[in-house]
Amino acid sequence: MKVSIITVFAAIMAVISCSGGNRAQALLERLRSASQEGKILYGHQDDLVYGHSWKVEDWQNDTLGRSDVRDVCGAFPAVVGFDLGGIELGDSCNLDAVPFGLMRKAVLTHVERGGIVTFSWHPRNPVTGGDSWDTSTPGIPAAILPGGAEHATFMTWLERLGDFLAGLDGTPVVFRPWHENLGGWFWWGTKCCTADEYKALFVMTYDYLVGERRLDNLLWCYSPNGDASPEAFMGTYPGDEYIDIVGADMYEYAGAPDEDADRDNFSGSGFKERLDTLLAFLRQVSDERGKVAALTETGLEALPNPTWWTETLYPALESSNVAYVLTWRNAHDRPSHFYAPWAGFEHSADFVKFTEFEKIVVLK
Ligand code: BMA
Repeated sequence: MKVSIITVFAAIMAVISCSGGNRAQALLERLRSASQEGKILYGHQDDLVYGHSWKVEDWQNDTLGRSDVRDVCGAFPAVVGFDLGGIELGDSCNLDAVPFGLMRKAVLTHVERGGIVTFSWHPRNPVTGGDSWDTSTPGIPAAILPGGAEHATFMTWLERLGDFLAGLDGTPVVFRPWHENLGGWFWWGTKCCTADEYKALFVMTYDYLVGERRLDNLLWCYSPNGDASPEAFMGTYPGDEYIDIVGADMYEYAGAPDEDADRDNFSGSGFKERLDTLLAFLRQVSDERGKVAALTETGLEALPNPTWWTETLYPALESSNVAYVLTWRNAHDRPSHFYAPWAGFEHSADFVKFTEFEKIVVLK
């Protein structure tokens, strides 16, 4: 009897150790079930706080009923993403001018409606004070890891991040810090950071938020840019004990207004093949390690391809095991910076068809 109680206790502890606790565990099981049932939750960044040519103004009095996705297909996305860039300095708004008070309200509202929330974080460069894209500081992690000159300052950044996450009153969310690290465009990427330094940064973030702050509402997601080699992808993997969701970000650039081909050395073609390769790899890694897979960011800016959703994205997703897919934001102040359709957009019908596939989940 004694032995079996200990065994049961050990098993429970093993199960909760990766997800940071019971609250997060329920969310993890929901995502796992979605994947096992062949469902894919559709997500959109910043969906409830602004869209193409509109934004929430008087947020304290707004019920957050507007959404470009809902305007087009009649339902909110199942997943909404928000970005915490700016929280580290105690700013009142994030890097895209979303008030953190509004963000908190949108998180609680979306979860109350049955949705799921994921957070990314574009923090400033802690050495220069520049933005996330300031890569002028090779070796930066050494400065912020224990013993580094900026360690104490950086811990105050984590403290402010922890305060915001703690202020969600235990609402379970997906947290995916230090994303797209296998490109050279962020200060935590390959230009400034070795694989060991990256892992140390990730683990320090985890240890602070989970170990010290005792935040048990976070699912931890690792999401490099998806064009990296399998070796590179696993080379910065923080470790099974820190990760619940294995994901990746991958965009199509063909015909996009801001064609960003240089960024990751892709000419803009071959997206379907790239995505198929990535999703097969994510299936393998997630199966082997017992993790949930996700396509954490994707999209084609301004959607110049009228059948992108049904003929490019869906065929790749259909045979994958990803629990969710998130397309990036519809900026209200940059007319061609959008990744989901909006009321009046000429190619909206294809997106509606996409949301009507049996496998695709929106908040009906
Ligand atoms: C990028 C662009 C930027 C934005 C950043 C963080 O992909 O959308 O305009 O500031 O993400 O949200």
